[in-house]
Amino acid sequence: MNDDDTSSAIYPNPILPGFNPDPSVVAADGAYYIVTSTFEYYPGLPVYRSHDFVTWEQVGNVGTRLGQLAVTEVPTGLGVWAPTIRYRDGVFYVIVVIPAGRGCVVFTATDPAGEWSDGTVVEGLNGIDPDLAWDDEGTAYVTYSGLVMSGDELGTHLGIQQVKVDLATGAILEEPRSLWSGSGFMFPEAPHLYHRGEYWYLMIAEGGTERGHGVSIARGTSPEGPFTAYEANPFLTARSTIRPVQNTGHGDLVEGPAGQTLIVLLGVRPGGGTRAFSPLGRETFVSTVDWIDDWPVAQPVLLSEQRPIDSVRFDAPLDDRWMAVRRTPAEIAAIDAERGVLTLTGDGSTLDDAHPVFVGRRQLTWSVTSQTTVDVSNGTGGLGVRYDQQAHYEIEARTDGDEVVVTARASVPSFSREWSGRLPAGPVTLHLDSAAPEADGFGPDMMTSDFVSLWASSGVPGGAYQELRLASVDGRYLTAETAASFTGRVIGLYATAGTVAFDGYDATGV
Ligand code: 6LW
Repeated sequence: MNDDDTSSAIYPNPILPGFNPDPSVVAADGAYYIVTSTFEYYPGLPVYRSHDFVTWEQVGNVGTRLGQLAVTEVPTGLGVWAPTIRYRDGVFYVIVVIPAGRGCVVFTATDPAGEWSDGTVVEGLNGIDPDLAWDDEGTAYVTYSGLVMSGDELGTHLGIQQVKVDLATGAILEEPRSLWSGSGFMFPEAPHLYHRGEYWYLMIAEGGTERGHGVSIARGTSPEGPFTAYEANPFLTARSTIRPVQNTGHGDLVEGPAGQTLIVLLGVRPGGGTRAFSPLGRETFVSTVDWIDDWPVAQPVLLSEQRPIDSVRFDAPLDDRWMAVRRTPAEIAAIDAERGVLTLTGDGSTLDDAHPVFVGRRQLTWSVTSQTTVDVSNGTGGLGVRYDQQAHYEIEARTDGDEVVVTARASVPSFSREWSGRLPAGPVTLHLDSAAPEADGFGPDMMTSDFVSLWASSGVPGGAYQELRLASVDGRYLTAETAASFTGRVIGLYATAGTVAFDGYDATGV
């Protein structure tokens, strides 16, 4: 199939833009549900719903309470990794491994919007990317990637493993068994087991979550194997192609609205002259699969981006899309509905710290203009874009006599730089915009993904309006390829000292 084919572009792609890696999908009750990974953020494991695969709405989160995930002290890079969502007999299940948190946990809910259960730990499962499947007798199989995450064997990869589990207690009922583990590419992971027709299929990702990523499959007549590999493996990969969506892998299959099999999977959109940097991190895409001789034939993952506007007024409780770092948004954010502002009270921590006073939302589009208007008469705070605590750019304000001091800051591993200027006292609007570089032929700017502009304004256009353009920072240091974590960009509001009032938050895709 050539890359110009548009058959899978019937769905907007990415279907879940921005920081939404490791998707898993299930169809139930006439709807589709997807969950994705969230690492150190609360709430964790967003639940997205669609009836047509075109419009997706976040209906809730699995991990809304601290104890469900236990990621309050999790190191950068760990926390809530890849989940699987399944449905059986009226109950939704999400199984996930939380390295440095609770380990392997199974959550249940009758309504995927929540509330979800406290979770049952599958004791002793040492691996990642658990899948959940049942045979006809109702035996529950957990199939997982045997990447050892703790103990003396840390980092050893045992291939794809499987155990029978008692879901009521979390007890593992047997010694882990090794299953087919791919074609020999690195990091066999993200296994999913499906019963389709006369076969059980074991689908996995292999090649690593970077450019070598791909999806491979094998089949057999029992959920325990043995499995016979498909000769066209990896049957879906973008490796070494010029396709706009790269790193495609970590997929999950579902029957789509038109009866066709769909594969929901992660991918990135690298930019720059050598297509090297992906500012939005790993996002969720969809493509179509045809079955030929009972083997899957996948279409390439096509890009058909939308440009959502994310505009929030603070006259109601924060919605499910707000996230905070290793703490819940409710712990730090207060809504003053009468004034229509959100207030954050700083505690001396900054975005360099493990527990910043920061609430944010996923950056949804590559090019974005974002802004908030702040009252800093009683505190210091601002607007920042965060990949993790080592990699973030921000613009903040504080009052100094009859002026407002505005500071832009870029922090990347080992380095930090600041720019400062002044505006008249009063409310200031802080701006953080991201855009691909202006064309400069073969100049140095062409190599990067984007520039992040940090600037401020006071007054209103036409009145005593003033702009303070402080910095335009190369965005490549906040990308999937350069950051220490598996996350994506989150743009948010923060305070470092005193109480700061934020009047709205707007992020417009351009
Ligand atoms: C995820 C695994 C992966 O569990 O990254 O390398 C992990 N690939 O499938 C975190 O997203």
